[in-house]
Amino acid sequence: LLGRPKPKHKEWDGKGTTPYFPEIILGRCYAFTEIRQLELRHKDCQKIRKAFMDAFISKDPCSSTKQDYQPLIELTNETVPCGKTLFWSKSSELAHQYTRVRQDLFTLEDTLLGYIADGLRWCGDAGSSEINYGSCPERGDQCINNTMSVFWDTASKRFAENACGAVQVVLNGSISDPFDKNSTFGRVEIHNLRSEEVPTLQAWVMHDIGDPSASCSNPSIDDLKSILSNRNIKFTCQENYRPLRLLQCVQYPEDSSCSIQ
Ligand code: C8R
Repeated sequence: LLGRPKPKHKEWDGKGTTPYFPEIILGRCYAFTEIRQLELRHKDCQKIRKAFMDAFISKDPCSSTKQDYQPLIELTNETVPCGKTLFWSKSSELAHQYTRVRQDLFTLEDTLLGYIADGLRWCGDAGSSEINYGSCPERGDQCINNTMSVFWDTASKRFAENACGAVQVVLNGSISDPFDKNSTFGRVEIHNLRSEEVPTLQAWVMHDIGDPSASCSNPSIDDLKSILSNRNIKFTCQENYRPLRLLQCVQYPEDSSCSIQ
């Protein structure tokens, strides 16, 4: 073993860091703060990029911690108005299509921190100060605390902690468990809502067009209901909430569920 050159980067099962990661972070930060949300113009995007890089550079990508992301979390603080927080689980596309139209509502990706990281991959290496563009670890690598999952857990926790007023969640009614205890929503977000601040959680359970099954009666929804009742948060459930259904109907205008009944 002595004398054999160490491989430059470990080979992981997942795809590597998104090309131009540092440039994308910086560009998205400026796009968000200088164009989309001018109230955040005072944010220092160079500092934000550095805090993001420092969270994972020269570190083992399987031993990422919440503390690694703390400086980034603090630099990107932002308030969402009460009653305007939208969560989602296995329904990313529909939820984000909705907030595009309903500009007063916010998913995590409609805030600076979620916006800069959405859809990207990133990791480093304990033995080098380089970004690993070759591969990054995933859960399949026996790597639960990887750079990306710890980031989303940390960001989601802060997002939920800061919510106030009634909150909404878009759930996918076309999968066997619309509420999944192991998802970020089920594992992190509902447990970090502050019951003094959040009186109600409204679930919108959405089916794919053409899927007739019923969902507010799904057993997994009972789990959600009981977690919330233990936390003193009122729960309501609505199937195929009309405004969201109408967005789905853009693709299937001829479906019977899309015409006025
Ligand atoms: N949230 C979690 N994960 C996020 C995310 C986000 O905002 N944005 C992205 N791109 N991701 P899922 P879930 C990535 O299983 O687990 C917050 C991460 O790689 O459909 O319930 C958000 O506030 C992550 O592994 O949903 C939302 O309310 C998958 O997408 C929940 O958590 C998670 O996709 C959604 O997380």
